[in-house]
Amino acid sequence: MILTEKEVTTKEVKAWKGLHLLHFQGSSCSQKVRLMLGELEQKWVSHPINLIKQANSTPWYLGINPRGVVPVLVHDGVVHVESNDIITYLNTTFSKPGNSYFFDTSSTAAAEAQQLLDLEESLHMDLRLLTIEFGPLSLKSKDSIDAQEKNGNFDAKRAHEVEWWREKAENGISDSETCAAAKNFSTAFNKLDQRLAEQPWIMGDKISIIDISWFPNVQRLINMGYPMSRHKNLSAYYQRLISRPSFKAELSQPGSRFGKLLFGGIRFANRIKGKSMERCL
Ligand SMILES: N[C@@H](CCC(=O)N[C@@H](CS)C(=O)NCC(=O)O)C(=O)O
Repeated sequence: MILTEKEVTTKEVKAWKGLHLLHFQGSSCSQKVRLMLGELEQKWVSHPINLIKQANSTPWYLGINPRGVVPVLVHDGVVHVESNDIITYLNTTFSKPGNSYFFDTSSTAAAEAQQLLDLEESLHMDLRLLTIEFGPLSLKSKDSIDAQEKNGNFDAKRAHEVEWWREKAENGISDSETCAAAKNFSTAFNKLDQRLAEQPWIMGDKISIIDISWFPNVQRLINMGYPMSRHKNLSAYYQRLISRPSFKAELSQPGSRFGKLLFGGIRFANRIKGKSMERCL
């Protein structure tokens, strides 16, 4: 999705040439785009946006993406948002003939693939909620929510995000919400697992953007102690993905290695406390 001229008030980005990614190492949506750029062997300029320091709520950043979330891709001065749209755009723009990461758009599989991208997108809040409960993400402070709301121009999507964070800061996360989120992933993973019983990649014989879109979810859930052994085909598929050069490169970044250690420590602590997703399934 391309933002309009009016939405982008931080004018300097319009002069940026080539591919620029505004992203955060620990963000699942940013990871999709880094993986896609790696698969396509594209060079890109990195602009880290530290979500821990709320760098996504500064007037400068909100002038690039008024939604206040990462990732943002700036390609030759044009601002693209929404990770699934960005990877679709990158594939259309940069994949070589015969090496497309998309399914055959003329086939009936196209609608099915779009549904799988939509399903992935629809689980984003569940992923966020589980990362607060089983990972290193924290609820936001009042000051940080106020900055997210007040800085920059009004944006309906950001207002929705602010409402979500405020509600959670006030009421906390209930056990039933946590279990519903874990169950939603379990249902989606069963669906992927069934497809992978017949074929090596979600859409068939070739890796596609659908695999790239789903990967950060599978990885995050594994990191948070989700019992992935319930989905044998998905587990084997995960191993196939992480043995690809672009995935290896992404996972060997210092930030990714640190993230793995951090999740490992939290998983261990949760095990001692008897806190698990398994009880919900
Ligand atoms: N649908 C959006 C979701 C973007 C999103 O929520 N990004 C998260 C990181 S994965 C974020 O920037 N969160 C910052 C915050 O909530 O303050 C996409 O796929 O790009």
